Amino acid sequence: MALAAGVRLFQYRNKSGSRKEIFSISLELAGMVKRAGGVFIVNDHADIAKAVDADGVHLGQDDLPLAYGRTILGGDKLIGISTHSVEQAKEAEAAGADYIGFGPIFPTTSKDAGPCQGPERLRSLRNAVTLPVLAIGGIRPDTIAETMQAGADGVAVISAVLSAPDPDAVARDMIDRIERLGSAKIRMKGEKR
Ligand code: 3NM
Repeated sequence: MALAAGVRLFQYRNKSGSRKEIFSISLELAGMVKRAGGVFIVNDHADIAKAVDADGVHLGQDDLPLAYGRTILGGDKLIGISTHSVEQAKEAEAAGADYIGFGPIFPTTSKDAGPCQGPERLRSLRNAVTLPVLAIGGIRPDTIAETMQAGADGVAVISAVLSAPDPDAVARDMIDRIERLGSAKIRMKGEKR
């Protein structure tokens, strides 16, 4: 539904499944997303990202260090890093990340992600790094404009889309709101459009 709505960047995040399950779902999603011209990223598991030929892996502060992810995946794949401060963002940039996640911008119940950063910290971070910044945490139709205006290159969303009765309509609405702001859409290496 999200692909049909126009979403083109997907991360598969499964914190409780077995690695076998994460592998087989990632394999299916990688094919589906890539056939549609999108970008598919596996959360946490660089080896699974490699095995399913995903476009990249997303790593948290407590995951495998970026350099080891690079050894597994090679230079052509994306490595994204979750960050919660300017220092972490600069460190990720210096270590060769392709993009960073920054959050939580607003309150979220999807993860115990620490104190809210708010749009102001996002703005400071935006000015401190040149990498693409994807804002995360409490991003919904009514918070997307101030997030993009604070300098995000894109947004990562869980509950606003996944718990909506009509996920495709919400996803379309959020894409429309970004487009109405006239923001340049983020392009990740590997994205075909
Ligand atoms: N990471 P929702 S916040 C997975 O701040 C995740 O790094 C965060 O979910 C971070 O869109 C978060 O439902 C949860 O608020 C985002």
